[in-house]
Amino acid sequence: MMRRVNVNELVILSRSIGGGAAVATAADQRLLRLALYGTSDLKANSNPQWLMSRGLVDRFGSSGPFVANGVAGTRFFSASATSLAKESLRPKKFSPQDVVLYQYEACPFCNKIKAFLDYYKIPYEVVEVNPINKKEIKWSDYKKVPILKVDGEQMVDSSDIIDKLFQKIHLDNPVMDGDEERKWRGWVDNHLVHVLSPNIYRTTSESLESFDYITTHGNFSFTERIIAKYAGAAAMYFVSKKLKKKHNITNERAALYEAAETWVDGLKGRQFLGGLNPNLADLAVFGVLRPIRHLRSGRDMVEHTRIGDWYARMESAVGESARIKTDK
Ligand SMILES: N[C@@H](CCC(=O)N[C@@H](CS)C(=O)NCC(=O)O)C(=O)O
Repeated sequence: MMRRVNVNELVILSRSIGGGAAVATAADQRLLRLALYGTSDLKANSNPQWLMSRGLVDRFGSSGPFVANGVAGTRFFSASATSLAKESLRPKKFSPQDVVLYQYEACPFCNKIKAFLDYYKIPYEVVEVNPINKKEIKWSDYKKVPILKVDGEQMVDSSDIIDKLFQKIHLDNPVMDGDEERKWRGWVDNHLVHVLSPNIYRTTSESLESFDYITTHGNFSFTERIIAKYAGAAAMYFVSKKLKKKHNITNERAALYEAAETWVDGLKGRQFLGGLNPNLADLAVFGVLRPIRHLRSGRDMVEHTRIGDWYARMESAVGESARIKTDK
């Protein structure tokens, strides 16, 4: 369930941005978070956020224009121990009844979880957390998202959550990721996610494009939608410049293309990093890229790098979303 944006807060937001001041105060950051359904947390030891609405994934995610490409000529490697074989996609022993993801729609860490749950066909509900008061997760001592509740058990931290779920699914063979897979999962959390915000809010028009999707698919009245779109786009345009600096990115598109090429090089000709089937690193990269795929930055990335074939294979392998659409 998405919260309604308070128009007054957005007006304040747009004023604070209108002055052209860099986002510096805690109040500014909180307002930006509000506008964006995600955080633009610039504090040390925190992760910058980029923002995307559920609508993008709904609209393009698993039913996008891709058709899985043929892989003729691809050099096949045998699947690694953690390659997620098709037969395990509907876990028989692990069939939780009640899976709830507390998230920000745009949070890349949350999107990793969704890619995993979608791939394994584990039905889940989503609770959109209010980034300002976080009232939906008041019950928890953990103050970040994602939080996953599995039949009442709380799980936190995206990588830990995925490890735990993986072990539950593969009870018979709970071999965790090898060095290569672990390395790439770390690369996603420590590098790839930081390249995204500067790209999707790179120019005012790209920022508007991002917010057009966000506000079109969010829970806004007509007036709120207009205000949120322009205030949010302006806000994130400025925030993204700050994030760019923080992560020493000089040319954001070059950084995105480089990341995509680095990933394709890492595949070493395999269909997936996991070999014939995706592994946890494939799912992590796919999860964080999925919401941007049909934005200008994602289109550019596919056009200017070799990542498109792998992405199409992932889209086909992950399939339809397992999300249950309710107002929980
Ligand atoms: N290492 C954590 C990072 C989670 C994280 O930083 N989440 C952000 C949202 S994407 C968050 O909740 N930040 C704190 C806040 O919004 O107050 C994970 O992988 O789950």
